Amino acid sequence: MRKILGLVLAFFMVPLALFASSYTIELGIVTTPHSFHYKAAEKFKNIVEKDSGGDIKVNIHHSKSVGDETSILQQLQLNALQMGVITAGPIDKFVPSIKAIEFPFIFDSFAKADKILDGKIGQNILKSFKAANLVGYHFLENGFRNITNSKRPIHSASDVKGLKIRVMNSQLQIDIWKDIGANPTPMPWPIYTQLSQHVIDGQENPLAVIDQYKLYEVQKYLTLTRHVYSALVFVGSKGFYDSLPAKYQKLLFKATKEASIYERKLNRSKANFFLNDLKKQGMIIDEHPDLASFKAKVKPLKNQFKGVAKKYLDEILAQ
Ligand code: EAX
Repeated sequence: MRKILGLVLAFFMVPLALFASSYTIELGIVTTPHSFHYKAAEKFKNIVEKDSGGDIKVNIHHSKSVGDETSILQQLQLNALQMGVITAGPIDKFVPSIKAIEFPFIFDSFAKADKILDGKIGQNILKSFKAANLVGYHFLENGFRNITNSKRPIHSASDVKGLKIRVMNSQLQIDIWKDIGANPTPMPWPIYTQLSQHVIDGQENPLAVIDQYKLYEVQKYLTLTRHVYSALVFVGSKGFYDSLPAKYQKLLFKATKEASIYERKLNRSKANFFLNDLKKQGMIIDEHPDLASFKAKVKPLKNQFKGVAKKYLDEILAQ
């Protein structure tokens, strides 16, 4: 009897074993399934699971369920997580050279950003992730950042004076808003509650994020500063990457590239939609702020740059 039972079990186990994945990728993001960060992660998951014939499984952990972006990066370094879609801001603590593409007002179009991020400078920045025990697979897009606040209209830099502005966990972002005249407070995403309780007066993010997180409910004023082109990065654990066979290492680069190009297109196709929706939701929007006043305030920040970050920033500014 026991022999028959063993044979029956073996018969069913074999097919199940065929479906067991050899590798599992735990992927972390801080935003919700409505976000473009999530759409990119989902696209990546579909490509990897299909092209590996199910041999690689991807689990997406969204809405900060596995920690904020700094914590996700730390977990990636330990191979406790294997992938993340992370905003460039908080990465500068791990990969200092990325500050070069986070400098204010260096990109005035998506085309200029793509040229740098997908060109020599961007590729060299991604390669330098390895020194932090990470893998920089591909840049994708958060978008041009704009300032919102609940206190008053902002037209010129002087209007920012004294406002408590939440910034990402990045010394550069703190310095930018200090130089503009704000009182910058670094805080991990999301921040709706802190805005609703007036712990902070304002924040800065792309229109998609402002709209998707309904910040129009707690922020009256929006100014289209487009002061920083905010990249996202498909970041991986180097320990996990090194454990993969070459064919799957190639697949991760292929899948992150395709997912990044898909997400940039999706994000850009919705730009007008979000601006129109924010108008409909009643935000008071300054579409033509005095950008020269903001640029004058942040220009001296260049002198803080050293080493490779300075080299890349000089090259970008020379283009
Ligand atoms: O969408 O923390 C931030 O402000 C980042 O822009 C993040 O991607 C939220």
